[in-house]
Formats: sequence, C-alpha cells, structure tokens
Amino acid sequence: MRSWSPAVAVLAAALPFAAQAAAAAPAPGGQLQRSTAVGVSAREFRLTPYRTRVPAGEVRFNLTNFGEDAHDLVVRSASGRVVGRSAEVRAGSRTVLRVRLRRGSFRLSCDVADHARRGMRATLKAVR
Ligand SMILES: [Cu+2]
Repeated sequence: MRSWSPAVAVLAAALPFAAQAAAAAPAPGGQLQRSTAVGVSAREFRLTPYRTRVPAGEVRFNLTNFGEDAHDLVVRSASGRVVGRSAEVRAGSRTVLRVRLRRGSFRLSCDVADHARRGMRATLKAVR
C-alpha cells in the first residue's frame, strides 16, 4: 500500500505552473523615451481605459480582450480623424497600439461591428 497522498503529486504538478507565472510577471518598464502606458480592457460591451488623462506625447495602449467576441481599439481626435487603430484582438488576447497624441481630447472606440454604439467607447484627454 502506498503511504503518500495524491495531494503531493498534485502539488508537484502545480509547481512548474507557479514558476512560469512568476517568470511572466511584468518586467519593470524600460522607458527609453517619454511614453505613457494606458491599459485598456475590452469586453461586451464596454471599453475601459485605466486612466483617462495622459501627458501629451507617445502613448502605449495595452489592449486586453476580456470578452468573448473580437475587439479592437481606434483612437480619434475630437474632429474625428483616426490617429491610431489596433489590430483586432481575439478573446483572451492582447495587443499594443502606439500613438503620438497632441494636447486635446480623444475618442476611443471599438470599431468591430456595432460595438461602439453598444457602449464600447470612452474618452481620453492628453494634457501638457
Ligand atoms: Cu468590440
């Protein structure tokens, strides 16, 4: 009869995953130039930037799709000109969109199907 518990085997199996998770933790940002990171979460049907005010200059939108449909991120100036458009992101995936923003107001939206009309839009201000 074996004396060790199956729980030991479960724990051992979990260890490589834990090590991997630690290795995948975000590295300290190597910001060579002035650049602001803005996390954006996308889900049905909400587009949420983690900050809505950034310094004018280069902005890195880190778009994560927490939903089930594909989503994207489009950045428009107040006049409606498209200043940046991300790739379409599948459920559970992420992408980065880099744009250079002058001072002003910007509109963020998901342009997939009718997602913007259904609520996937937000505003962002670039300030000095
Ligand atoms: Cu969408």
